[in-house]
Amino acid sequence: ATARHRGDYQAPAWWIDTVDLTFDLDPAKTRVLNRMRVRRNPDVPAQPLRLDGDELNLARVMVNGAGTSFRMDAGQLVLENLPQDEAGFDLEIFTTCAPEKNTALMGLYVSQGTFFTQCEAEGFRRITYFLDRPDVMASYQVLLRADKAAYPVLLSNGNLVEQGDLDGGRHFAKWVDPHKKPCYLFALVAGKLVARQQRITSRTGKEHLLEVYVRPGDLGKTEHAMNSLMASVAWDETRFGLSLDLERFMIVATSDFNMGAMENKGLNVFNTKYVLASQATATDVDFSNIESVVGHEYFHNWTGNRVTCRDWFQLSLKEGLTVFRDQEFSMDMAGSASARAVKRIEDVRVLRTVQFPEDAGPMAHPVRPESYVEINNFYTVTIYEKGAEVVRMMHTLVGREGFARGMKLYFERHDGQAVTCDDFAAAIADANPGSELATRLDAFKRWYSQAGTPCVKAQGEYDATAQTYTLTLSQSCPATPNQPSKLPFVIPVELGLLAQDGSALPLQMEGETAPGASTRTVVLDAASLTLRFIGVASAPVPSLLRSFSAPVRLDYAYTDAELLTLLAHDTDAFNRWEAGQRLMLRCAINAIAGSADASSAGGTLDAEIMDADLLAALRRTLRDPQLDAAYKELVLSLPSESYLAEQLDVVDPQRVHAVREAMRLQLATALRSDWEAAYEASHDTGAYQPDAASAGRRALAGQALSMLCLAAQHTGDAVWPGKTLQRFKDAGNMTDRFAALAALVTSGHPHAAAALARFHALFKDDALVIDKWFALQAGTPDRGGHVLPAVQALMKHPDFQIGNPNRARSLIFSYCSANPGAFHRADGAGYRFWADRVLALDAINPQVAARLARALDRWSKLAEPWRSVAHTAIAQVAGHAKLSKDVREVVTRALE
Ligand code: BAL
Ligand code: ZN
Repeated sequence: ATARHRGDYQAPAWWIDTVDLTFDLDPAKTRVLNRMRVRRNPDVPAQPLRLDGDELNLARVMVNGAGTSFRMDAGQLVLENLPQDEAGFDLEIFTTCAPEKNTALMGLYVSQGTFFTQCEAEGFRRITYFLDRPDVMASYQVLLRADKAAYPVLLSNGNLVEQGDLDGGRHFAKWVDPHKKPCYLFALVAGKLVARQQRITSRTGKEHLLEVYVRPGDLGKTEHAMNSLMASVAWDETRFGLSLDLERFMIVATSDFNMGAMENKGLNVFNTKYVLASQATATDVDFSNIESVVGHEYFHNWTGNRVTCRDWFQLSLKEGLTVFRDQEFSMDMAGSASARAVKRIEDVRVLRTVQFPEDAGPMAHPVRPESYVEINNFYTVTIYEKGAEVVRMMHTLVGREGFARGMKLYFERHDGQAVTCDDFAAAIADANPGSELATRLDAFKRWYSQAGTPCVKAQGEYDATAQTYTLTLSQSCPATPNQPSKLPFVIPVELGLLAQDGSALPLQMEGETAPGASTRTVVLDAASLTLRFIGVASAPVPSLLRSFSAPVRLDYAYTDAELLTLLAHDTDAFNRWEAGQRLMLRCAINAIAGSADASSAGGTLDAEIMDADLLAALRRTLRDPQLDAAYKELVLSLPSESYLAEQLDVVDPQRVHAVREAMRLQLATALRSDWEAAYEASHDTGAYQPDAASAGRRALAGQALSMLCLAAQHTGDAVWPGKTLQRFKDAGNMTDRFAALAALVTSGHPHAAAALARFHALFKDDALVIDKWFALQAGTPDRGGHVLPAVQALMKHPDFQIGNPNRARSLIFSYCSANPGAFHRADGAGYRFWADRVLALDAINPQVAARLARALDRWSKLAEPWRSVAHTAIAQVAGHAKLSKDVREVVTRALE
């Protein structure tokens, strides 16, 4: 498979202005008649028309109503000697495809008797021959015909203009999309569905129909999705002045979906996981994810659909920006400053535990990649989450109002166009002349072109005589594939200084006449920057990179005392949390490097890893009546095994696991009475509401139960496991029920088996809950290697279906990608399991297989024997004769 390069972009030689599609839907053989109006692009030299196609049976090609000659070349349908005039010509292509055989879930497929499509990035070519690239935007009309009894609901993009019955029990629906769109935003759905409907009037006074389509029986679980959609519509109007541009906006849920959801124009297709919720079946995290994903897809209507990407190298143009928008939406919905901080911490935790490793591994790529073999491999945390951080830094540099001005200019300039990341950055900068962004735009854009996580090193020097504090910030960035050296990034660093007693110091820099606010943002845009603060009465504690103002690693040699001061007093909630994380991380790393005995076979380690001062500080946090429960839960959560591993040059995954487990136990036993108090104070949240404050209390209660069960395992106490089992049985909502179940399972309590069986029996008909059941067992802390045999047994469970992505993720990914202590077995059995599953999945669904293939990205950091065994497993996959280009690209890069 050959790589595509960003620099090779050429405008299309032909335009497709209109598309008239007729589908005769049949699972075994669907007929697709595609009538297009095509014309030459006069701006580029004449070339043959090359249409993309994949897995299609071609029956007929006609130009202006007459048969024509064509040839096939590398899967493309090539037409020569076409009319070159401005008016263009009619091109008619008739193909068939077999949706029921489509297990890759790209293009047109069948899920539980319903037809769905997924076209991003390059799935439309599996429906018909087309110029399958996002810069070709056309007007679509779609005629759907199908058996009426089997497929009573027929949907496509835009407005329903006609429907009626046909002979032979069939019926039809005709849809016209009033907006031009790239083909990746095309969608159709046909099946037995029911809809929750809601009419709304937007700020412009226009009426809209919102609909959420699900299978009959699921209608009772659509209220939250509909509420989230209404909130999204209102938020985009208020925050960005962007209104819904459609009479009708539909969401349809399917159980078989590769991604979370898809923003097809007016017809979003969603994974059921991000639509269906009831208090009995969905956790608070599910409720919050639904709000965020519904928002994300809705916000794409402007950032992605009205203005789309010129080519797939620009993917972050729409994804980074839309993630930024959904993060802001969630924060605004959460309400309080503390709830906003909680959301920020959660987002940063994802970035640091998933994106930082990606940026340091074989798949590292810039936010705007230079090349790819398979674009599906580039729907990554770098494109999405780091891309969102890049947008957030622009927001920081121009301010909230300035950013809104920039967005307005972006739409004034580019509405209806397919553009680039450069166009976006230019609009934000041009709307803010003289801003910190505009004055260094070219350097700022290195965030788009350079991969790798920069490191900001900070050094402080206090001069007691002069009462000055000199802070030097310097930056570096490790080499990444094909990028051995980097130019300086533009890094906004929000900072403040605390006095030793923890009070915030007003900041006054040399040359300033009076002290100012106690927090400010400086811009590090060179190799180093020196700042001198004056009027500093005693040696301060610097609070750096507040709110995580840039996606960098911060290296500052804090003393434990300084970190304890920040943990107790910092006014910046993010850095307060971060101080606790740094203290825990430091203890963990010392223990990992130290000589305390830990069996490499996954045994336990009895050492006291956290010192008394840290435990006392954590106890104070847990007991602090001023702090929100959600925030306490985050402060009291240990850094993950993957995050710990990333801090090490060479990783013994069993030692990391043993140390972290020992820390968990220490936290559980040393703070036992505090956990009891926390549980008592937070476990009753009254009538279920998924709001941030009550969700926070449930999260803390769940954490407390988990700790109390762990402590009980150690002491032999039967009271808390008994209470936990009772809570599991009595719970009025899934959050409490699942937290209790997880507490029993993760502590390895004998009650766990019966509770798991009861849970399965209660929810056997609810696929999303059964996914949780699989995921919990596959993700539980390993005790003497018990998890892999359990996973292997679960693979044989009648509910396990490898072809369903949610189910595959719930069992296989939960083990391989989210349970390092169980996966990284010294005997290599985890890796062999991984290799076999990658190959099995690749034959079914390459996109899902390639995701799983990423589980061993960081193999070269592993200590022996893991390193060699992992290498062998990757080589085994790479050596397989029939690999998709998706998996081939991942394993090839891993071995380079
Ligand atoms: N565009 C793919 C799914 C999403 O990011 O919304
Ligand atoms: Zn998106």
